[in-house]
Amino acid sequence: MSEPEPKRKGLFGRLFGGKAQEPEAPAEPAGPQSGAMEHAETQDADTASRDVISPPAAADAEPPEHVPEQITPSLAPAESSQPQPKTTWFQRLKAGLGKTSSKLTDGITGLFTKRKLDASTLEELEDLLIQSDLGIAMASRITDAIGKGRFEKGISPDEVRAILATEVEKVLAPIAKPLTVDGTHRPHVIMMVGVNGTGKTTTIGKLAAKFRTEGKSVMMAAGDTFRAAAIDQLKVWGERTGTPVVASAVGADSSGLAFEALKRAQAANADVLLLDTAGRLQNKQALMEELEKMTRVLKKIDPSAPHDVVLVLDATTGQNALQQVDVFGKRAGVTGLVMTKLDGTARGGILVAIGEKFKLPVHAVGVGEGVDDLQPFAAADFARAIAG
Ligand SMILES: Nc1nc2c(ncn2[C@@H]2O[C@H](COP(=O)(O)OP(=O)(O)OP(=O)(O)O)[C@@H](O)[C@H]2O)c(=O)[nH]1
Ligand SMILES: [Mg+2]
Repeated sequence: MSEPEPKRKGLFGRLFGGKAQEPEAPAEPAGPQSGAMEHAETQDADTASRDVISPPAAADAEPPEHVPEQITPSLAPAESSQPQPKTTWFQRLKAGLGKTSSKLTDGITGLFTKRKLDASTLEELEDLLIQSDLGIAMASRITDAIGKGRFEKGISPDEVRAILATEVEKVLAPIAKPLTVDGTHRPHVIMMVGVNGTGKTTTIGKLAAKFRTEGKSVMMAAGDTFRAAAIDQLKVWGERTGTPVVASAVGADSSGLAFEALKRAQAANADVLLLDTAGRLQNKQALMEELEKMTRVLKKIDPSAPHDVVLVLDATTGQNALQQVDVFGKRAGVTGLVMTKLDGTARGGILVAIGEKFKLPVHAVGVGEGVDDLQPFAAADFARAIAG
């Protein structure tokens, strides 16, 4: 499997019934405005009447004259409305990675029980590691570590798993870096990017709650201007976390919205601005250009912005995630990663391959749909969960 699985009906789906279920990919617009009109036609009348503002001017020109709506929720404490999870996040991570780890554990047990270590066993192990998405470089590094000084001797499956965990941790530990906002930039602009349905908007909601808990002032910007449901989804997270949301009408230019949101966040002296973007496939040129334009427009106000460009990856995606990191990295200047859905039927091995190849910081992992289901990335736990 190399493409993301179809979206499951999550929290937002449950809240909004059928409306939240969007097609896998938005139609690629010929240009921002024409694409916007296409999407505008599909919005429901209810939403349209709530968000009526004029679309912003072309974002590369002068600052837009429109006045995006800003929803300022009552300053309710950022709290989870989710039922308390019965399992710890590590149990969920372990269950999510169960598919990868049981394949590895079973394979290792089959290969190393009552057998001497020889070239063909190591070759079979290497195949097993590659099939588990760990990548060729990583697979040969692990087999080298296991083979070293042990040829023609026995090695137990447990020892193999321990070496596997150590080698995976070695790659992941240096890149496990929390997303930090240190006050150097006001606001610290965090832009979320990624393909459709990976969990960008949900992760923004979770991050807003985290920063609010730390006592920071946070703003959100509904940069996914294509879909009414996307704007509403962010507003729901705004309500839940007590975070103001800057939003435009459906179909407005996303760069104009980004520009205006940064202006407002500056005026409000916010600590953090979380900028949502529409999901896009990395091979859609016009949509990738739109991301570049958003970045350029932000730089007109603050040349150092965006301060983080976080690529959100869906852990149920296999090899295609490597290409996502490559293309979004080049086009959108990705500075770090979040991997979501590690609580499902994850293919976590791919994160090891990505870590080995790109060495980008991994900030956090998503282990559920709730507001508290974002955890800092812990390399040792992840390695243990994978190695079984
Ligand atoms: N199980 C699980 N579900 C998640 C996680 N993160 C997000 N989801 C769900 O995944 C679905 C898509 O999440 P969104 O946040 O809408 O994804 P998105 O990247 O913003 O999607 P687009 O804007 O359509 O590109 C929703 O049903 C979320 O509840 C996670 O860590 N675990
Ligand atoms: Mg979204």
